[in-house]
Order: sequence, then structure tokens, then C-alpha cells
Amino acid sequence: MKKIIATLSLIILSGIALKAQNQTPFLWGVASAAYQVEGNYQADGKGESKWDFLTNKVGVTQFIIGKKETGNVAINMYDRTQYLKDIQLMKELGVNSYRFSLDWSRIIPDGVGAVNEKALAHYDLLIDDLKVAGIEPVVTLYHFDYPFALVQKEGWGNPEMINWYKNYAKIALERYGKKVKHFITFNEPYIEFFVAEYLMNMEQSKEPAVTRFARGMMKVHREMVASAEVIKMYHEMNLGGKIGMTFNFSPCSPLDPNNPNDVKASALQEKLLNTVFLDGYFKGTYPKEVLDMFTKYDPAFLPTAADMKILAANKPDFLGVNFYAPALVKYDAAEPFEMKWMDVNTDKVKSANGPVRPEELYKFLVKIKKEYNNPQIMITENGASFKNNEDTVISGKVNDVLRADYIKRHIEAVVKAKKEGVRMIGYFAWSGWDNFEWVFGYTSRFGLIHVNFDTQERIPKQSYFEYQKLIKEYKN
Ligand code: IFM
Repeated sequence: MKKIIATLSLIILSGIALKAQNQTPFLWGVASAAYQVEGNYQADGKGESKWDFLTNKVGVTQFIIGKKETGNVAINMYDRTQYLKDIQLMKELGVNSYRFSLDWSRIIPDGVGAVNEKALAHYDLLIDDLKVAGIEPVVTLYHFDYPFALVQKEGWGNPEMINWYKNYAKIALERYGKKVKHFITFNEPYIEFFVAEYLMNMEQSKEPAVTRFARGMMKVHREMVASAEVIKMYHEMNLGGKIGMTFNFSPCSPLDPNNPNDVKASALQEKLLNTVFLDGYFKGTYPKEVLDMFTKYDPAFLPTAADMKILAANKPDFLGVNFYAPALVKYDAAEPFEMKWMDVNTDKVKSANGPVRPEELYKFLVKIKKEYNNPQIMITENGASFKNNEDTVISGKVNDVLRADYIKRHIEAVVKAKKEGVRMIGYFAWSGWDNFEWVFGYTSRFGLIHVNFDTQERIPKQSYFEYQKLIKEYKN
């Protein structure tokens, strides 16, 4: 009896202590995004989205993988019967949180007009179902996709987009703000505009690549401003949770440290890929070199003083870090900005996103701690897809040894950084399930759970069991 009372008091006391410090326990989770997993692309009055259009009408995957694939069915996670099974798989995995995104084109089908109650009710139920299972929802408001009606008005090329996004975000925050404790305003603006749009326009556009990159930066900048405004709105609502924005980061190093051209290219790429976002997000400034360069290539690139003031004044509660691989930078006069970094990988192991070097994640986290005043950091995505056949089902099992090893070593890097005082608040593996990988369609698998895209059958892979073990080991 005494023992039971002592244990109970300990539980209550640690609860009070966490509350007093306004802390939630460390979040161990898996991540996904609406267009990549939901399917059911016309259910409950959903409007057409940018990616519905790109996949169905433009056939964008054709340029990259030579065949047309869409997210029309994806992995069927809009369907409650399906997602309840997936919640069960998360429970068995041992995660205490799930990061997913809302689909703006479901909630406001034409982007700015009538609100679709059916879609709001769907996400309400999903959030409740997760909570019943003991899984905290971490909600991304925007992950690459938005209503097609707004694409027709130039999307982020139009300054009004900031207001349209704020209107949508307000509806979502008012509806879910009391039960969701972590929101993310945007996911990876760099990838959304530089890489995805660049890849998609490669064939058609006659403009030099550097100009297209610079135009992309103006759209990125608008998302940064929209994010800061929504952070302000959220703080004014006083809901007691946290809000941040997620960026993809790839710490840079020269491919050949003895080649001065590689060294110079790498220093510039570090600013373009990482510093520009960290400075913009935490300090409300952009590196001068980067500003000058974008203004040179796109004279319309003009962040105003008022924009920068909004960025500087509205501090996020945490930084969302998506880390896959560092960038090895090679000077190449023929490439945009005279450098190449994508597909540069001299390591033996080839992951789709670059070299597998968890120590670079550790160093990067420590660097943020030192240079940006030790902010709270959530690893909002970390994972890998390999160009081998480790995702093949053999006798009902998937032995993805490379992914299991990748997850293990990156978690160790996070734990090490945490021990050294980096304020880590969560780790999310990308992804829980194999899903629709944008321009690569269904050809690039990142899941801890294998999905048969024809039958929707799920098979937990070796990496799922490895993650399960690691969560148990590091939970406390
Ligand atoms: O699938 C994507 C995700 O949508 C954004 N971050 C990177 C993942 C893997 O490429």
C-alpha cells in the first residue's frame, strides 16, 4: 500500500513539476502530410488543390519518373476505418505524438470563401481519436499544398496570399487551438519553391535558373512573414500551447576541402540553405550577401523594412528542424550559382537525400544553441529512402537494415545534443508510412511501415521495431 501511495505521489508531483515549467514530455512521433497520405481527393466537399492539379492535369511526376501518379488515393488515411488501424500501429510503436498537416483545400475549398464544416469535423474527430489513444497531435497548418483557386491568382507570387493564409490559419487555430498544443505554420519553404518548382519548371521555363531561384526566394519570404503574423495571432489568442515553423536544413561542407573553389561555394551555399532561414526566423535579418544576390537576379525581390520588423518582433516558441542529409558542395561553373550539391555523395551508402552523416545533425544542433540563444528545437522530420531493394517484402517481412541504422544513429545524435543542453522538445521520424513522395510519386519509400499501394496492406518494417526499442530506451 505504502509503495502504491509513494508511486502515485511521484506521478502527481512530476505532473505538477512539468506543468510548473510549462513543459510537455519529450515528443516521440512519426510525421506525415495531408496530400501524401490522405487520398479521398474529392470526399466531403474538398476543393481542388495545387497538387491535385499538378498530378492530375499537368502530370508532373511524368517529367521525373516517366509515369503519371497522383495522390487521389494515396494511403487512404482520410478514411477513418483506415486511420484507426494506423493509430493502433502508432500505439504499438510506442510514440506519444503524431505530426500531420491540415488540408486548406478541404477546409476552405476556394481558398477564401465558405468554410467546409465537414472537413473541420473530420480533423476534430481525428484529433480526438488520437488523444483517446494517448497520442498528442502536432498540427502543420500548411505543407506545400493549397487551394487551386489561389494558384490561379498566382499563389505566393501575390502579396495578398499572406492575408488569405492568415484567414485560413485563424479558422484552424480557433477550432483546434484548445486541444492541440503544438502548431507548425509552414513546412520547408525552400523545398516548396526552390526544389519542387524548379524541378517542375526545368523543362518549360526559358528564364535562367538563378532568376527562378530568386523569384522563389520572394515567395519564401512571404511565407516567413505570413508565419510571423500567425505566430503573433496565436500568441494573442493565449491558448497556452506552442507555435513554430519548420525548415529543411543541410549543413554544408566543401566536397574537396583542399579545393578553394569548393570551399568558397560551400560557404555561400551554407548561407543560402541554412543561415538565411535561421537569421530571418530568429533575428528578422537576412545575410547581406544573399539579399544582394537575390535582388540582382530578381529586381522584384524586395523585402520591406515593415516585413523585417514583423519578423523581428514575433518570436516563435520553437524551431522545427527537418534533417535528412548534409550538403557536400562542389564548384561547377555550369550550375546555378556555380555550384552543385544535390546528388553529390561520395559515401558508400547512398540515401536519396544525400550522405548519411548523423554527426552533422549533432554539430548543427549545437551550433544553433550557441548562435541563436538556445531556442527550443523539435526535429519535425528525419528519415531516409534508399536506392536499393531494402523495402522489398520477403516472406511477409521487410528487413530495411539501412533505414533502421539511420534512425538509430540520428536519434543518438539528438540524445547527445540534448544531454549537452540543446533544448530538444521532440523527434519525429519521416515517415510513419510509405506514401506519395511528390514528383517521385510512389517510387521513393520513406516509411517505417511498408504500404502495399494496391491493397493498402501495412507491414511494420525492421526500422519500426528499431524505433520502438529506442523509444523505450530513451523515454525517460
Ligand atoms: O516527403 C517529404 C516531405 O513532404 C517534406 N520533407 C522531406 C520528405 C522526404 O523527401
